[in-house]
Amino acid sequence: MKRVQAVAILLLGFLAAGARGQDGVKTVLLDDFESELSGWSPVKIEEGAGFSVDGDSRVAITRDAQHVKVGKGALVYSYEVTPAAIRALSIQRPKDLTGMKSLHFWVKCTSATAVMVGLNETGGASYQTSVYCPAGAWQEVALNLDELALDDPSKGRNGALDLDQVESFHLVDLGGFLVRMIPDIKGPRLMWIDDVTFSSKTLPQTSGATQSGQGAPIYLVDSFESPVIRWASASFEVGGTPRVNLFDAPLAVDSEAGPGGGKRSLRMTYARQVGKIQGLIRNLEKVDLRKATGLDLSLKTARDGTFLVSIQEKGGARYQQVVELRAAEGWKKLSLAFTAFKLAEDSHDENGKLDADQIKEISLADLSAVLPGAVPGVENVLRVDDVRFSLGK
Ligand SMILES: [Ca+2]
Ligand SMILES: [Ca+2]
Repeated sequence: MKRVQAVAILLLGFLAAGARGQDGVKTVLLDDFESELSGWSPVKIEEGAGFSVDGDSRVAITRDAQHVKVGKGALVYSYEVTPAAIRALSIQRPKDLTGMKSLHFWVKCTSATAVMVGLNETGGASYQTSVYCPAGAWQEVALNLDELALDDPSKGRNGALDLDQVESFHLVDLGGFLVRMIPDIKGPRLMWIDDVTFSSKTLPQTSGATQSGQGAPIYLVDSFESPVIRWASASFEVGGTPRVNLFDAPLAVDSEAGPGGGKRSLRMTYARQVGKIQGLIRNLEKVDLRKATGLDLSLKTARDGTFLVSIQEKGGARYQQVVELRAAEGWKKLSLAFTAFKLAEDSHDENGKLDADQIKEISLADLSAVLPGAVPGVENVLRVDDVRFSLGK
């Protein structure tokens, strides 16, 4: 009997690993959650205690159709966002991903957040990226494996993910990190995932070092041509007690393209509340931007307004440029040289100069609701496309 089971498991493994579609695309299924729960476990990292199994969180298969994206089953992970521990959903399942180019899955969260997606190699090097997860709606995640960034450069043997040595896959609600700064976000959460698949098909490149249409070297921050969202919405309330809110404005990639071509752009929908600055942030901490000399992007607003484009250094210094946008202008292409950015008044920098090798994040903010004459509660839609750094020698 044992022997039969072993053969059946081997056969299943073989089928899962060798599926080849009619179009010649090869796929490797990590899990579709159609059978029993296998290999997935909740883990946690506590300060001083290190890495351990997380006995407070639960992982199960759900067959509840409203929480299944593909087929008849999905995985549900129940956990709590607390400052006490960083919690992760993890699977240790060595996979030979030779020939695979992209990763695809679906994720749904009870509260809007960012989810870190990571693949670990034997030996511990972790390749990761973080993606936006809206509240209560399935988000498609589709990533080229070469768009994942090495977490700790001292660990990767060759700076690239070794596809024949992938040992584990994990998802982390970044709320577990953010709750230390924003205690309000603590509380119980559910995360559903479905259909975690690798494919030999390359997706359109939406991020990474590449060339412009004219052949100039650029670092593409985002073209939004895939469903994955690497940006986070955030707002800052200046009146009374200053307050920061994260993921409070819904983000979506939809089929309205910017002037640079392509088929899609990013949309943020929000109300202009007097005293509140609504923004969009893209983390670039793991990106090598040493050669960057300027930032190009396309913006479109449904209502006239005053916007701020900011670049923040790892040490905290913020460099900014104010941009006036008119709804009637439609898409506006901006080409902003680093030399035109000014240090923010409430910011400090020891050398007083925007250092490309120190770039941590970029952000866009709508200042209209904190300026004189602001009209309360006006709905706006801000669109973003073709965000890129021009690179020098
Ligand atoms: Ca499924
Ligand atoms: Ca686009």
